[in-house]
Amino acid sequence: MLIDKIKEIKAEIEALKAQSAEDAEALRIKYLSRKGLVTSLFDDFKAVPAEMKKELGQKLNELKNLAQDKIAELKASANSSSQSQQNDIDVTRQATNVPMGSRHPISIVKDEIIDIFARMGFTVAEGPEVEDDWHVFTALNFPPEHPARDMQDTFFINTNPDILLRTHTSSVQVRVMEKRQPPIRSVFPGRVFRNEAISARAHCIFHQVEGLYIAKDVSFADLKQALTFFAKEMFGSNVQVRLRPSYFPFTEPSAEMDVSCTLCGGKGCAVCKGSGWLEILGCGMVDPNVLKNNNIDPNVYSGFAFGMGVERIAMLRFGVDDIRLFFENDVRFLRQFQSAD
Ligand code: 2NL
Repeated sequence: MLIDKIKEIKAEIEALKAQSAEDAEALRIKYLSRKGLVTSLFDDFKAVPAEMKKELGQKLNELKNLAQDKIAELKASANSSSQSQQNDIDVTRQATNVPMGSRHPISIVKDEIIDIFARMGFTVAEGPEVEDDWHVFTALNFPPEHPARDMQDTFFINTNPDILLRTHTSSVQVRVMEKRQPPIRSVFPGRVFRNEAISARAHCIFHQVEGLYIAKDVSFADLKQALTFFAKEMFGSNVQVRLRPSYFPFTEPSAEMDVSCTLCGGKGCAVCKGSGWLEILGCGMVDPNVLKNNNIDPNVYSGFAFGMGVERIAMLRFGVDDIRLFFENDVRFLRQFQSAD
């Protein structure tokens, strides 16, 4: 009898249990799918005599609703119990310390140099490390027999005398000048390469920041003003500066800038070798030949240029006495540096 089947299945459904959402789904298929136990009772219902249809129809619908509610409830509680397993993670527990990295002292000082010149309106440009003879030497007024062109001093690629690793970032300045006319006011940071024996004071790879300002009526006074501002921003407003005459193929006149010794204040010590002064950069007025080589009219424009080694500035700033430390990347060394920002 249909009424007995309904009672029997109702009891079964009331007692159902499910461990997981998958179990609950299997029960839904067993009872409520197209061929499920509850669904198939509706086929039996068709044979019920008319006078019993009302009562049995009601009971059958109640059974179907009961099955749907029960199985939905089993699914919900299976899902929430798997969530509660995730909740067993103790979110209040102290996290393990992830050691923070620190910025490399060369990056810190390089960015400080760029920042000081940015405040005077200088932009930043970069260029290739593998260069040709024109951009590194010829355009910059190096005579054909200049020693820097020698295999002893410069790294050449595949013995091709035209392809080499740049020995200064002035090559980037040449690339900027060949693309645009003045005014040009930029700094040029980057790695440079020289075939030198490695020692406490020299390395075959180091970092440079060069600078170039070309416009109408740029004078040596402008050079002195800009580089004095730089030196005082980098080493403190108390430092004294001086310019000494020097020589570079690409500038005329040329000079080197010294600051009063940052260690002894100018009295004389081991770092400044008793002189009271430390050299920080080379500079000069751009040689008219360099302007001409780059299609800039020296009768209309003039400019100053400068170049400094980032390692040298960093050694003076941080009191590091061996340039090799910057390249060894021993974390005990690197951890000691903190940038200002
Ligand atoms: C130094 C000296 C210097 C320059 C670099 C330069 C670049 C152009 C034209 C003229 Cl495109 N000059 N650069 C000028 C003077 C000195 O560097 O001791 N560097 C570490």
